[in-house]
Amino acid sequence: MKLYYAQNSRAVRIAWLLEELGLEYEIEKFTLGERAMREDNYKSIHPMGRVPALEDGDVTLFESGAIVQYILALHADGRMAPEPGSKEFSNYLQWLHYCEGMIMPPINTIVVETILLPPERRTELNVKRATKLLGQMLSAVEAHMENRDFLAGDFSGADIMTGHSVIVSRNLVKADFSAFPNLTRYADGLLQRPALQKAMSL
Ligand SMILES: N[C@@H](CCC(=O)N[C@@H](CS)C(=O)NCC(=O)O)C(=O)O
Repeated sequence: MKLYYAQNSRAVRIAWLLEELGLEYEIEKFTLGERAMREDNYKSIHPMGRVPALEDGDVTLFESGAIVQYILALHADGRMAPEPGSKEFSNYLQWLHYCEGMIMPPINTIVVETILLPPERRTELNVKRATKLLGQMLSAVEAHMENRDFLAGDFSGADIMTGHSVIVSRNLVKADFSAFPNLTRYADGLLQRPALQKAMSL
């Protein structure tokens, strides 16, 4: 397998998963925003020139949640994903998809409005709205994490996805975690995992 990766991006999720599973992989590294990501060469792998992308033989995927599901279905021997029909399966699907569906959209807005746009094009109201929305999205994860170590039973692909977005909420966009003791404990625990530490520093 070959992973197209950049530090401080969603590609960390895939490297984290591959490291947790102990799978061998090749890696092509970019710096976020660099020109090579927009060139035709790479656009033949990821049409929008983004990361992550994964190649596995003649298969190419370019959506992080789909890549996590693909690797777990084909290369994990049943690890890190509850069986369909098991008690935690619905939680697994819920939190695997909640990340890109609900948490990342307000994070994207905050990043665009506070980092990517030049100051004269930023709109404070957009940041205010997105910050409020992000807090609401995280509240649902906080409630779910009461008396739990992980989102769906044992550590799973759901933690790779939504766990990563919880960490990004706190560490990159500085969401207010003062009312989120469960998420604070959860994020701190995930950051202790050697596989995540390695994935963040490739
Ligand atoms: N929904 C996609 C989002 C991919 C995405 O937007 N990646 C960002 C990094 S986190 C990117 O490559 N941005 C670079 C750019 O837009 O130039 C996924 O989860 O894979």
